[in-house]
Amino acid sequence: MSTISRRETLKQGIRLAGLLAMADSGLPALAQGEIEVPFSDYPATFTPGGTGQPRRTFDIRTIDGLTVSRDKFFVLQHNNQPEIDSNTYRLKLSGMVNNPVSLSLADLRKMRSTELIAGYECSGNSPRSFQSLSSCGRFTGVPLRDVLRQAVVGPRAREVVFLGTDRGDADVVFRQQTFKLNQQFGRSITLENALKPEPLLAWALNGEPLTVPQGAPLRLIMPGWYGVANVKWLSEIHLQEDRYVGNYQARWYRSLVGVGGTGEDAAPETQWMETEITRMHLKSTIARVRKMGSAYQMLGFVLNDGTPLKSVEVKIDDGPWQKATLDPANTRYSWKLFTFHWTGATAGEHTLVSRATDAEGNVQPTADELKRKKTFLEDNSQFPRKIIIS
Ligand SMILES: Nc1nc2c(c(=O)[nH]1)N[C@H]1C(S)=C(S)[C@@H](COP(=O)(O)O)O[C@H]1N2
Ligand SMILES: [Mo]
Repeated sequence: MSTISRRETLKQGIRLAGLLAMADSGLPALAQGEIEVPFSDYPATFTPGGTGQPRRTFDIRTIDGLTVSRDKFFVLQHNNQPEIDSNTYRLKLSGMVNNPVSLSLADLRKMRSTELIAGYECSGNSPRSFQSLSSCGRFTGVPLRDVLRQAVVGPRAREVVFLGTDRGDADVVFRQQTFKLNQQFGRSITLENALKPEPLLAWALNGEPLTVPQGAPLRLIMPGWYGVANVKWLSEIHLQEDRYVGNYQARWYRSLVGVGGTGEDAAPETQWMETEITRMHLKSTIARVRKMGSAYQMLGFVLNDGTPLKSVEVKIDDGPWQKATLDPANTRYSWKLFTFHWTGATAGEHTLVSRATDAEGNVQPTADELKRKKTFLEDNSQFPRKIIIS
């Protein structure tokens, strides 16, 4: 059964027994006879949130369909959330373009628009935050490449830089010098990636205009990439020949991993790979467990770069890996929902974990297998969860 029809079932459940709605915990209403099974490793008072700039986490136990509603979708950024007047808004195309256009929202809306379901996570999302920096939504906008065509990209351009309206103070270090600068948020992709059919300049989420925190009036959506690529409050697209090495491209967002040798950091054979944060690494996680009669139903999701999946499996305690069922409503760039039906559970504490494998043979690593990564971004490790059955 798809989660969409499942949601309908849930709605009927609410109508029949409104009291079952768990308003206090914020968890979605349960179908009649369904019981939420709490994770015993999940603090009862966990209020996902964070310090610093306003952010909103998404409690993945509350997934109720393929898309997360606009008012629940996670929100994160480094600086302010600028309010932009959509009537005077202009998207500037600059640099190596033969037709340096400046487009209003009306100009963009006149072009051929398209819709795309994209799931993404912040590259800092991990078990520490119970994977709450992830969501999936249906975005509406124009293909980036159509806008680039209008601007007529010059023959030498190779890099496409996206600048947000938001600004922040940053220490920019050059050798022994530290410059205190106020900078725009910026990210880049290669022209080759920009000309693919998927990247979208989006103004709507689930059919409604983006809210200010979501990057209104216009943002980039890079399907299959980590959240940081999805530049919000987009003000300018700049084409250049050289690599862009801005703070959020080359320094704040990167992975440092030791490869080869004996596994020791200091071994002379160890190679240090320092890479940019681009496409999402294959991850699955169990989001919640519900009891129905004597059976337990797990629901989880997979995020990746859009490579087709070979399998999602679930392991209970030291048992074998068993195939989970992927939801037929999943799309290439959505998060991929899966369920696992567990019968014959015994009393006591149990450890549940999921693992995804894609068609190219990538297998989701264990936390142990990621040990040689020094930096915490791109933590796609398997996430063991605990429940107690009484
Ligand atoms: N302009 C701008 N865009 C930005 C950011 C930012 O700080 N400024 N943060 C990025 C990061 S780190 C993430 S994870 C995503 C979060 O997108 P969301 O708020 O829609 O969930 O926005 C990205 N886009
Ligand atoms: Mo992020």
